[in-house]
Amino acid sequence: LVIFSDLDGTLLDHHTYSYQPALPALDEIKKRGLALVLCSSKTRAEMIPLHAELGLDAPIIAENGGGVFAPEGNPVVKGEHWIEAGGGWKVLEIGLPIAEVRQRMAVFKDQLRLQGFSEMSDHEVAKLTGLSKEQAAQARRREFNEPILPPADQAAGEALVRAAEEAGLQLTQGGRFWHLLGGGDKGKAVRLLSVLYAKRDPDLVTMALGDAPNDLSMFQAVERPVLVARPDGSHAPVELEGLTKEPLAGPAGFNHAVLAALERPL
Ligand code: 2M8
Ligand code: MG
Ligand code: MG
Repeated sequence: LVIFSDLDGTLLDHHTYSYQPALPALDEIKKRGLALVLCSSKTRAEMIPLHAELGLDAPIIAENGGGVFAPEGNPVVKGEHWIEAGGGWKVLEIGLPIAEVRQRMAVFKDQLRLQGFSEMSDHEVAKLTGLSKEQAAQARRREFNEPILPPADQAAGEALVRAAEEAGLQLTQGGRFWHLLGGGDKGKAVRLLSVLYAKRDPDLVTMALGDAPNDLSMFQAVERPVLVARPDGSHAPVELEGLTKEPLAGPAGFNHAVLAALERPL
């Protein structure tokens, strides 16, 4: 079993960013030697410290699938597509570099009054998200994907969808922000890693946990998709055949769904 998990609103609490309620499941994953692949809108600057804190050795999917990072020496790292990323990590770049994404955005940004992380200070991002100023600085260190404030109404949203399409950019929605990126999504990155894992274990079963519309492509890429509840107990508008709607929210939902999956034979 390989488990792909979103962070914000899934393994991490939407408000406090704590994974504490998921500790029993995290212990069980470690005990069984299963791979847990973090798959998030977050940057590598945010994810690598968490990866270390959780004692993981699996690759990570950063910035909505813009890039897959893996520790050097991890068995998935093979071939010339993996390039040096520094700090003992390799990267497989799926999306366009953030400079190109921002250049394409520049064409429609002012007209649509978009506000992205590049125009915000660390302080503003911290205020909007509840992250500390240091964490907000890490969140602003983008390499592939630009988070923007959600459009004010449906018409503005539709205009943004059209503009992104014309610019050849993908648009996806996270828990708080919308995200623009140049190619790639969580699903593409999950499929890619699943193929690499399946080379070593053809009977591999894949599971994914998420909380938001930007998790749909990841859900479509696995055998066991789980949508955890939002803090108010409702579920994000995500529909897919075979999707389990976990009644508990965030990390408590992660804990419950993973432990339940491990109890059943694979
Ligand atoms: C952004 O991502 C979340 C994920 O769902 C969102 O869109 O609400 C990202 O920019 C990430 O880097 C940041 O840590 C997070 C903070 O809430 O917001
Ligand atoms: Mg999320
Ligand atoms: Mg996310």
